[in-house]
Order: sequence, then structure tokens, then C-alpha cells
Amino acid sequence: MNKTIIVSNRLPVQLEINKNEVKATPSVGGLATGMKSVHRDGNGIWVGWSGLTEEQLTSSLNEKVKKTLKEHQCVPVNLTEKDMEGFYYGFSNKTLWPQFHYFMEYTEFIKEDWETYKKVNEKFAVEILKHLNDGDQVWIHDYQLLLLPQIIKSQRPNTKIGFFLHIPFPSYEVYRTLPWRKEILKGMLGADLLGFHTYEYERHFLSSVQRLLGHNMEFNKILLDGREVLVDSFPMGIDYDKFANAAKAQNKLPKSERSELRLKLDEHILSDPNAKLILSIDRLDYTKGIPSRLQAFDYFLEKYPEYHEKVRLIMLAVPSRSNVPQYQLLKNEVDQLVGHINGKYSKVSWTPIWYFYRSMPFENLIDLYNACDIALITPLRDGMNLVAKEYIACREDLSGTLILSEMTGASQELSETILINPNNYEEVADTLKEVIEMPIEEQQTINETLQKRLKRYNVERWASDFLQALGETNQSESLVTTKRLHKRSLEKVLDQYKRSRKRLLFFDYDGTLAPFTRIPKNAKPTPEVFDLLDQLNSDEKNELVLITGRDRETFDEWFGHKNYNLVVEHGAWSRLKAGDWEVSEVLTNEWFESIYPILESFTDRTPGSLIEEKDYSLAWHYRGSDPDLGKQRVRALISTISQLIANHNLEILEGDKVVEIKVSGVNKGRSASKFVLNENYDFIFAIGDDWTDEFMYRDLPEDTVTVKVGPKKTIAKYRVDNTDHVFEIIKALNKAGDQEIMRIVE
Ligand code: GDG
Repeated sequence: MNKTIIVSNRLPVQLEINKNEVKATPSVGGLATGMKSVHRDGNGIWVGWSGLTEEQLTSSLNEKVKKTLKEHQCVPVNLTEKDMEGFYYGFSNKTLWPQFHYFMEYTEFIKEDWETYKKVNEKFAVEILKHLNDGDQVWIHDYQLLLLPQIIKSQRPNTKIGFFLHIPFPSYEVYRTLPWRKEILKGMLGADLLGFHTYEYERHFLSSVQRLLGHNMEFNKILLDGREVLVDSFPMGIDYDKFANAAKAQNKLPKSERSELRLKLDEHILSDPNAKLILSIDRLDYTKGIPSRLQAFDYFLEKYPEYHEKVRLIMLAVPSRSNVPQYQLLKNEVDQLVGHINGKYSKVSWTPIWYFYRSMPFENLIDLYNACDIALITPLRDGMNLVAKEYIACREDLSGTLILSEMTGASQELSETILINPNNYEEVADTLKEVIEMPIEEQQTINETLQKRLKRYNVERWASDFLQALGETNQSESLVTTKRLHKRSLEKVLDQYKRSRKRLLFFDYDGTLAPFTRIPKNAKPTPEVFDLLDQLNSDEKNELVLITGRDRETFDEWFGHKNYNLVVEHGAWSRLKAGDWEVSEVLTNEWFESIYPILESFTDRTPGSLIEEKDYSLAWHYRGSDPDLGKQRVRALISTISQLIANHNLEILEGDKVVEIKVSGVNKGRSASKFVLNENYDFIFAIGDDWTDEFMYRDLPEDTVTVKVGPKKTIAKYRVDNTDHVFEIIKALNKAGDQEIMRIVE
């Protein structure tokens, strides 16, 4: 039976070692809950670090740990203290975490940490591969494992891999500063499905991929050599019923059974009809904006003294990553601020802040959600923020108000609540006042909408939506209908080639015989290309045609000394063997003078773009430009020249990062078809990468062997990945031709 392998930095169980005996308690975190059914059903396993370093594990203990974890369907990845230092405290939490949360001043780029990060990602892969069978799928979580998808994909190309990032993906301008930016993106692109909490993060990721790796995209699909990566947003939900039911159950408890914490909180509420409790819960992390929140609260108390003795901030800060220096500094800062504010405003009967620096049991967490009138959740950056959602889920009578930072992923889904900019103390203070005064009906209207949404899109739904999308990947129309020219199909083509008497072979140039270059003039044919083409051309059964959109002058310079058939400018000019160039259509270029100045003005305003002037057409290249700007300019250009196009009987061809304006009706299909009329060919072959080559595939006889280079949509029969594969095919054709000659000689 096929299974899902879940992978995250930590396993979803807590281990306790007592006198060499191991006890495991399942974690109750959001991820563990969301994954429960995926993990338990169908023999799923979870791979991750157990929390114990190799140094802590004696060999007998190691066996016990493994055995205990196995009972919980968990597989440990063993890490040393040094691994943890470089991988977790180092690269994950001193580089990726601050950078992805826009804390550039805390971001460190340390080569050794990067090396350890790579090594640990490999260690995870080794463990996964031991358990990975054909048909299994893998779901990898979070920023500690960004390289893992590609490591697995390279070993098991047929395995479906999903990846979900729980933290923000930063804008390109921030991401580009990472020294290992390309390696990280390539690592992530090993996945078939990449999930983010919000569309913003998805957009930032796509933009970085486009700018740094130059891959083509179709909406949210990234087209790689021979496969696609789907990128989408899946906002993570909570275990709604668990929180709502726990809150209900606690509200029902008689006073005698309530926790001490709850009784103390109730005491404050009952002290004054206008008393309010404000809640703040986070891991103690600089991204959560705790010092700013305290400063805003200080400002509120200063600006609105009428709330002294009435309002109290209940602040729970859960210890986190205390090995990282920034977290120690933050702890000191928060301690000082709390001391300062309490010192400044406290009265004998009132302290404005109750501060807890610890983790609380689940029941107490519910007490806090239940008892507090306002939740003040103001991170400076947060991938999602589940606390905000949990607070809403716990409000049984629909009272209470969530004040939420617009820098959290959750703010996208909870837009009906009160959103603030956490850096604006004035706004936070005024909002607090406003919310304290907010009529209950208004609170209820907001919470009703939010509760419905959170109940529907809960964490299980999140997990199942993700897995459904993963299941549907790789079934895109273009990949299904166009076969890859693999060993078997190539053998069939070669066999046909050998048996034929007269062959016609069309080769596009750029992207087919030469990889793309930023400056078109630099894509000169290499000696290898000449060797391959010469050999093809020397077989007298072959009629070789190079067919291109390029200008005549360049092709004459590059191929003029060869006796190949050449067709340039999409068919405006042709040269048969070593003959003279002939205009194949009655063409004019008088229209250049009206179009050229417009192209010039676009070039001036689009850095990296350039105009290519051919005899009968003009091409505007934008491969060197910002991809988004390029696309935007093309739309504007087309709309600017549309009237002129109609007047001069011209047409626009949109190629790969180029737009070409030429006389209508001249295309590769029409020019290729003319060759077919000359002879009775029994093998016709056409290969190209651009959509202008689609005219050939369309117009050549039906039994033509048509091949598309690259991942874009096509009507060709076969597909290959890149120019290297094209060379392999030519080599195979040459070899097939040779063998045939050998047979005749023998
Ligand atoms: C990362 C991203 C993203 C907190 N204190 C206690 C306690 N908690 C529980 C809460 C909540 C969870 O911890 C915290 O989740 P958050 O989402 O708020 O924040 P991160 O830990 O930073 O999580 C974040 C998340 O991943 C999921 O993708 O939302 O943006 O940074 O569930 O209830 N639980 C208990 N005692 C506590 O004292 N029992």
C-alpha cells in the first residue's frame, strides 16, 4: 500500500528519558494535528529529529528510542551537537529565519553553517530513501529543509514531492542578498507542489525564481526541463473543534473546579464593570514584535489614563531558541520593559502587566483565550499566526475582539477583524481605546463571520487540500499529450530514418541548436554543431534545412560557407545549398520608418532590451530586462502599434522574450511546406523550441516527426528537454545513417 512520508525538523512526539527508559508523548501542535489522519492512515511515517543528539544516545538507548518511535510511526534522523549548532541554531535560525522575516540586521551569512545545513539535509534524505517505496509520496515541511526536495527528486524522479513553507517568503529585493540564493531555490524546485500560507509569499517566490533562475512560467506553474512545479497558497488552519469544545467545557465548569489562573483572571473582570483583560501570547521571538507591543501599551496608558486600574495586559511569552544571542537580548529587553511599565503605573491594587515567561498547559491556554476581552497580536512579521485563530475559535458567546497586525499571514483571512500596523504606536493605542468601547453586537457580528470561516477551513482541510493538489500535479495537458522522445520512441524514429530513401530535416536554430544568450549575436554555432550538421548534410539521402527567424546577415556570416539549405526571417529569404539568397515573398520594409521610432522609445524606457533589425522585419528583445517589466512593456507596445500593424498589413509574432513585427503571412510553416513540394520525401523531421515553430508542425505533412525542445505547450508529437538532448538525437541519426552505409558496403 502506498504511503505518505511526512518530514519536518522535529518529530511530533516528545521523548522523556528516565533511568535509561524511554517514554514518548505525542505533541499537540497544529502541524501534528493537521497531519494526524495522513500520518495514521495507510501506514504513513514521519521522519525528523527526535530531540536527542548522537552524543546523548548511547547505543542501547538509541535502539530503545528507535523502537519507541517506531510504535508512533516515527523514524529519527540522528544529528550531532555540531550538526544542531550549524544547521539549526546556525543556518536555519541565524540566516533563513531572520532574512525571511525581513530582519536583515540579524541575518548572518556563515559559510560553515551553510555547509552543515547541506550536510544535514542530506542526512534527512538518506533516512527517507531507506523507507521510500515506488508509489509513496513525500510531504516536507519548512525552512530547515529547503534543499531536501531536490535531493530526493534527483534520486527518485518519479516520487511525488510536496513542500510547505510555514514562514514568509520575502520579496526578491531581500531574498537576493542571500549568497546561496540559487542553490536554495533549486533545492525547493525539486518538489512537484510548493505551498505557502499566502498569495504574497507565493508571488515573492515566483518572482525570485524568474529573476534568479530565468525559468518560464504559466501563471503559477514553473516550467522546468521536462517537468512542472505547481506553486500555490494554502492558508493553514487550526483544529477548530478542539479549541471551541475545550472553551465550551471550561466555561461550564463551576467555580470550585476552575483553575487558579482562571479564578484570578475572573477576579480582575469582576473588580469593575469596565474592567478589561488584554491578551498577548507568542513564542519569545523578535519577529513577534513584543517590545513594540509593550511600548504601544505604555503609550496607551500614558495617553488614556482613565483606563488605569481597569485594563490589564496578560502577557505569555514562551521560551524559544535561547541558544541564539538575539533571543537572549530580546529576553532582557522584554524583562526591562515590563519592569519599567509596571514600575511606572502600578498601584497597590493594580499592576498593568501580568507577565509569564514559560509554556502553559493547554487548559491554561484555554483559560486565557476564554477570559480575555481583547487579543492584541501584533507581530512585525509572521508567516501565519495560529494564536489569532485560536482566540476567535474559543469565543463561545462571540464576544471579544482580535487586534491583529497586518504583517501576519492570518490578516489576509481575518480581514473583518481590526487590523493595525504594529509600528504605529498611535494607531495601536487609539485602536485599543476604540475596541475597549466597542459595542458587543459589533464584536459578535465580526466573530460570527470569522468563526464560520475558521471552522470550515480547519487544519485537516488544509492538509487534505494540499495533498489533493499534490495528487493532481503532473497531469497537465501538454505533458500528457506530448510524449517525451525517450529511448523506445527514439528507436522507432531511428528505424524509420534508416528505412527511408529521401529525407527532409528541418532544424530551428536558437534554443534548438544553440542555448539562449543575453545578447543574440553571441549565440554563434560551436565547432560541435558544425560537425554534427556536416555529418547529417553529407548523407546524400538527406536534405538539411536550417530554418530561423534570425536576420540574413548573421546567418550568412555564420553558415554562408556551408552548403546547407537556409531559411531566415521566418521565410522572407532562403538560400538553397550553396546558391544565392532569394527573396521568397514579395516583401517591403517601407513600414520600418513608422515602427522603428516606437521600438526605440520602448527600448529607452526598458533597461536591458534591444532592437534587432532584419531585412524585412523588426524584433524587440527583452531577455535582458526585468521579466515583469518586459511583459508589461510588450502589452503596451502591442497596443501602441496595433493601428499601424493593420494599416501596413503586418503581424506580430510573440516569441520567447521577443516580439517580432513582420509582413503578414510569412511564417516557418509556409516556407517549410514549399520544400515538401520539391521531392517525394519518405521521412520528414522538424525540431524547434519557439511557438513560431508551431507553424511548421501544423503545416508539414501529418507523418512528419515533429519535436519540441523545452516544456512549453505544443502540437508537436514529441518533446525533449534542451539543446544537449537535440545533440544526442543528431548523433543518433548520424549513427543510424552510418550503420546503414556499413550494411550496404558489407
Ligand atoms: C510558525 C510560524 C505559523 C503558544 N504558547 C503555548 C502554546 N502555544 C501554541 C499556540 C499555537 C502555537 O503554539 C504557536 O503558533 P503560531 O502560529 O502562533 O507561531 P509559531 O510558533 O511562530 O509558528 C507561524 C506556524 O508556524 C504554522 O505554520 O502560523 O507564522 O512562525 O498553536 O496555541 N501551547 C501551549 N502552551 C503555551 O504556552 N500548550
